[in-house]
Amino acid sequence: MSEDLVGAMSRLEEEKTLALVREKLAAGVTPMEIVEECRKGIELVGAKYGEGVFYLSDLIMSEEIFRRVMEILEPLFPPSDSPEGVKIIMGTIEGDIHDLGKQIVVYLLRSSGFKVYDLGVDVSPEKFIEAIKETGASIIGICVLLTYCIGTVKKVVDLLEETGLREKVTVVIGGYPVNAQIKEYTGVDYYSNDALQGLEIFKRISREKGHNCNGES
Ligand code: B12
Repeated sequence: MSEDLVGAMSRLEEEKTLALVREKLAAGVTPMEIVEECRKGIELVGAKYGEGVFYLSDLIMSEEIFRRVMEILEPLFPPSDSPEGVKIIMGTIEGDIHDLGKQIVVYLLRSSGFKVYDLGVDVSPEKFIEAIKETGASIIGICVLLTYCIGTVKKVVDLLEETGLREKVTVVIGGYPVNAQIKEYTGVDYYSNDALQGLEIFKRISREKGHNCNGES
């Protein structure tokens, strides 16, 4: 991992960040390694915001730079032509609008042959359940970054129990704060704060549900 890209991102140096991304791609660095460096950089922005050194406007700036990085990288995650792929419902939990990480997971899943129904951000527990009923999917991926929204993730699991769907549906959570304790508290099945590891989890779930591992039914 190079300090230059992490540092440029963390200092909100837009042009330098984009130039380094292009340079690294040309040098053969993988898109996911580049994403990981930018993620580390933006995490430092978050830390400076937490310390009161950076302001909300800086968080917004970091979003803008990250989006521009993803504009360069997105074509490298081509969606696979698999309309019959294993279905996954994805969304950021109600109250939370962070979605940069979720988008990366969605790109990875789609390019691995999964059929992703992306419900967007600020998604209520009821909407997740409706989507399960409408699409017949049996896997939910939830993104959560705000700690005060973790209780709402638990509501998704509670609602699955109440509607008799819990046995059938596997729930995976992801995002910067998730850990084993949050998994236990919310009652979800899996957690990951790494997109590639998340992809492996979704593949494993698909295999357990009797589908082949590249996301096809
Ligand atoms: C960028 C950013 C924003 C942007 C979001 C833009 C967007 N469209 O996403 C904006 C400016 C809008 C924003 C707003 C706010 N933010 Co903000 N934000 C961040 C920041 C700096 C980076 C988040 C990010 O995108 N990281 C990069 C991505 C790639 O990483 P990631 O999300 O972790 O995703 C990776 C993995 O987790 C995984 N993954 C992600 N989702 C999923 C899902 C599944 C299913 C799986 C398997 C894996 C997975 O894959 C990704 C790639 O590996 C974080 C700092 C941090 N440490 O995270 C603060 C942070 C999350 N924000 C914070 C806060 C407080 C806010 C605000 C409340 C600020 C305010 N006063 O208004 C608002 C809340 C708005 C809302 N209602 O949601 C706090 C949260 C603190 C807390 N304990 O809850 C943080 C931690 C900053 C801090 N240190 O204080 N923010």
